[in-house]
Amino acid sequence: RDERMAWWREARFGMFIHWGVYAVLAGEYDGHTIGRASEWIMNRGKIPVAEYQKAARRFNPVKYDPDAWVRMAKDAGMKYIVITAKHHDGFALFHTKASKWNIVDATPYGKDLLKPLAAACRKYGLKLGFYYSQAQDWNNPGGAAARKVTSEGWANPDSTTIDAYTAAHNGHWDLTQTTDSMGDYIDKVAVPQVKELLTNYGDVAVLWWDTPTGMTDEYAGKLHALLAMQPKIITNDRLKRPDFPGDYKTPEQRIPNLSDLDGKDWETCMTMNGTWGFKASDHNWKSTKTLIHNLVDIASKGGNYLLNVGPTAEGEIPQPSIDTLKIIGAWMKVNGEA
Ligand code: JFZ
Repeated sequence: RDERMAWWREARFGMFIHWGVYAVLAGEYDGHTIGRASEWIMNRGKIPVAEYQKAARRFNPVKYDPDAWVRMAKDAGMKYIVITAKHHDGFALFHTKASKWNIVDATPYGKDLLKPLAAACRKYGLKLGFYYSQAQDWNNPGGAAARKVTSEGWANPDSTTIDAYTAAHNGHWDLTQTTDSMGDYIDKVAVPQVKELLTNYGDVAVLWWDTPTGMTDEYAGKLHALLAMQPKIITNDRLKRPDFPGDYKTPEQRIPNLSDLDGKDWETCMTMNGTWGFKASDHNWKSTKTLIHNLVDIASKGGNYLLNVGPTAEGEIPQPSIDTLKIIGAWMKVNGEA
């Protein structure tokens, strides 16, 4: 395990990319700005599956330049990239045979977005990891949706803030989502898609699971077993708690105090403004000074910093993020150990 973790322990700094159909809506639905993180807009806005899927017809990232993205990360001093291969909306940024709800079959763009990113990472020597929402999936039948803890034991430790409407509807707001069981979803969608991700993109450095809503030991075991396809892969701690601790912990949007650290490896992921996915109305950017301060604080405590960008539906990283990464890069040239 120490051998597998070696590159990650030295990396210190990585780029998180939240990208998907939610970037088309950019935080707006039906004339309203929907609160909080834009990648949750389908859930928070109670957008019916059929309605949300129409937005994919406007997902056409013709300005996508993975070579430039990877250079941007590298110039900022980042050593790895983790991208949302599939977020909670179930949309795959890659070509998958397990569901039509993917970039090739559901959008005018029609090309796998992860293949050229993997190639660019190889070219510039950055590691590539995939975020995969293994449990929550609001489009593919049987996928989970966040729900509150109930007497039956449905626990969702990551998303306790889900609203009363969704909780009252057993985590769902649109009946078309429940035509399969979660077991069916795991077998028909999650397992085949993770297999594809671990087969078709060369070396995969990280599998970044998220929000284990409704996960059982059986489901988690099926997914965990697939990791053998990439012997050097490492994973975070969000597959299913507490039985699948993974290789490192993931405090979110916060930096632990020294006294809270227990010797385990950890990575803080953080947004540059107030949302992971692109949101047109969010101009609340953290200052470069704050971000550099965070990086130093995290590195000095032995952690990694996974700093997020949320590209637009056209395929552009927002200019404030580009500007900030440039300044961080200049600082790193002087102060980072390359
Ligand atoms: C999850 C996602 O729901 C969110 O959209 C984003 O992808 C983020 C990186 O991960 O949100 C979480 C997960 C965990 C916590 C909070 C939000 N947590 O542990 O406090």
